[in-house]
Amino acid sequence: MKKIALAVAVAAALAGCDNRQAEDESAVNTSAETSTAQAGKASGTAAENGAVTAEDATVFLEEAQQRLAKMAEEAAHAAWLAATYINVDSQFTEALASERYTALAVELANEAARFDDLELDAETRRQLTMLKQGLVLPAPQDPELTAELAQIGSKLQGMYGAGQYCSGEGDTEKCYSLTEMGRIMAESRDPEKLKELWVGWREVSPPMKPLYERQVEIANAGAQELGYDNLSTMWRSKYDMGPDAFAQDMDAQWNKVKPLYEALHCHVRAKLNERYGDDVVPPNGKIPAHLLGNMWAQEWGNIYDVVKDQDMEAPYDLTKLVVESGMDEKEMVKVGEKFFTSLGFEPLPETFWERSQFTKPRDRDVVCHASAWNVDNKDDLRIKMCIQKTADDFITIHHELGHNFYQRIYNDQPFLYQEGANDGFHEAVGDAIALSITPKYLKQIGLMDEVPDESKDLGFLMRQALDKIAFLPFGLLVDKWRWQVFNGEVKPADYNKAWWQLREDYQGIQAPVARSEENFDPGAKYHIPGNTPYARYFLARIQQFQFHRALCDAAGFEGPLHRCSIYNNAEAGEKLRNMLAMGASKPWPDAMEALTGQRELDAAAIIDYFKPLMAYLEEQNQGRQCGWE
Ligand code: X8Z
Ligand code: ZN
Repeated sequence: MKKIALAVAVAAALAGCDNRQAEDESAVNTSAETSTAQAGKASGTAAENGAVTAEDATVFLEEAQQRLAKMAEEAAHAAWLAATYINVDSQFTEALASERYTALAVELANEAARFDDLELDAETRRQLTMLKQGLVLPAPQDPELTAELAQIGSKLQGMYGAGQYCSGEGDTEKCYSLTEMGRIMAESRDPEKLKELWVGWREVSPPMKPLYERQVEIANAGAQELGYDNLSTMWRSKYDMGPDAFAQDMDAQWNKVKPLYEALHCHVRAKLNERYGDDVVPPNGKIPAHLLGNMWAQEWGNIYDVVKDQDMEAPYDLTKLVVESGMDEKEMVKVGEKFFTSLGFEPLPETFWERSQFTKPRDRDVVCHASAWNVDNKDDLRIKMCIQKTADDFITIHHELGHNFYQRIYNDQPFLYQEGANDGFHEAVGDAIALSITPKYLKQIGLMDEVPDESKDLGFLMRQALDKIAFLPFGLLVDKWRWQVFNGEVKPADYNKAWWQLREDYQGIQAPVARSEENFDPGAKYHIPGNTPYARYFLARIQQFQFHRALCDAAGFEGPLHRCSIYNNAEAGEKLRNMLAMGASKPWPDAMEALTGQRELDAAAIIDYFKPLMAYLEEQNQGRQCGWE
């Protein structure tokens, strides 16, 4: 999450991942697109009447950014409190701050329309567009609805954060936090236990459904007031291209990586079938969602032990290395910071260490979902995690620090440009760095004694693919579901059905028990109650491999990409820092070009990275019937 934002629509949005990013990414619309977006606006603007000038626009933007920055800081403090201390008062305070922020952002977005028909330089036009697209959840210009929207957001976030699952009664009652359940989902191989927790956690979300429905209704009305057809169009209008072109680009990238996913799915299903038998894992159907090592079956790296061949020993077990090193949670973060400073980034400020939440407090409810914050639009940077000494969290630390170092390095940009080049960029930075966590790097920093020989590479790639490739369809479908919900294609009576339709079609997985509209399974995934857009994570999976390839080139690395680490490399560091410092000041293809020389998304980077694994999977899958109906 990052700085609170321009876009902070509701308190809940404030506490999401990289929130501000979520919110005010914007597009330089072509004039055709601008007029579509503005369809429905009253005709006869002030500009036509000759009432406003380009200078008015500049003055307006200057003032608007000052007001937003101030309000964003207030809202960020309140959101931090509500995320790290869930109670009725923090939620009240957060909702109020969020309401005020949304009201201001909506007021300014509407005011920006005054300049719609004025001829302006590209810079001013870009900022006005960004201003209009800032909010994740826009409210209509109605104080009661604005307040209601903010309160719903706060409540949903609190319900998710305070969620737990309890089983047994009286003395034998045992309550699990989501963090604890996540650990068991990763480590247990007992299908009954896994199923119990899978079902149990999903008790958190049915009460969210009426709130979510209402939230969609209000935010859709807000988007329409701003001239969009609905919130789906608004969310998809933030990528320097038209909303439909964006959806098509996502599908096009997915189609390129799909053969890799299908090959992995086929192999993993065969291994799970061997392990659990036909009764638990049908040899040809969809994979039951509780067996993949993750509460949402979104990343599968935790079942590496089930998937690997006897002769495919992992080069190392990162969880074990972290535990055996004796590092505590804060020291894990220090290791992450050191990677960034080795690339020439300034060390994190002292306040980062004082104000961050590294571990789960014992005495209160908090939102444990990892996030990175920029509270004052300057250098009050923080992460909020409930760190476990695991490989997953070691990687997530790098992910979150990627947000923080990005926020820090563009803090001289005008407020509206204090964003990622697009929201996928923000998610990709830390992940790209984490691709440099290779065995050689782990030896360099003393976490590992010997670098395994190259015969172990396949094991390393398999472990990576279980996280990176398995995630792709999930990354795509979460917002496919939301887009359909926002545009009315999916009605509340079909929320859960539509969710499972996508899960089955794209991921080839299925719920381990029957689901109905009594359930609201999307709500059991943080980003739905947290209102963090999700397409960004799909983009980031593609982009991070482009970044990694470009940084390895800059470092002069020769050899297979999975063996490259840019740790300590000044050239790669400079290249990365220069791109990040642009913030959102230019359309994202410019930033992409500055780093990679390419102006487009290019799935070839991720496909190349996994080429040796793909060859292995194809061989393994020979004679197997792959796919699912
Ligand atoms: O939410 C996150 C980050 C914070 S921005 C921890 N991620 C997505 C998720 O957990 O669902 C990172 C990967 C995808
Ligand atoms: Zn993130």
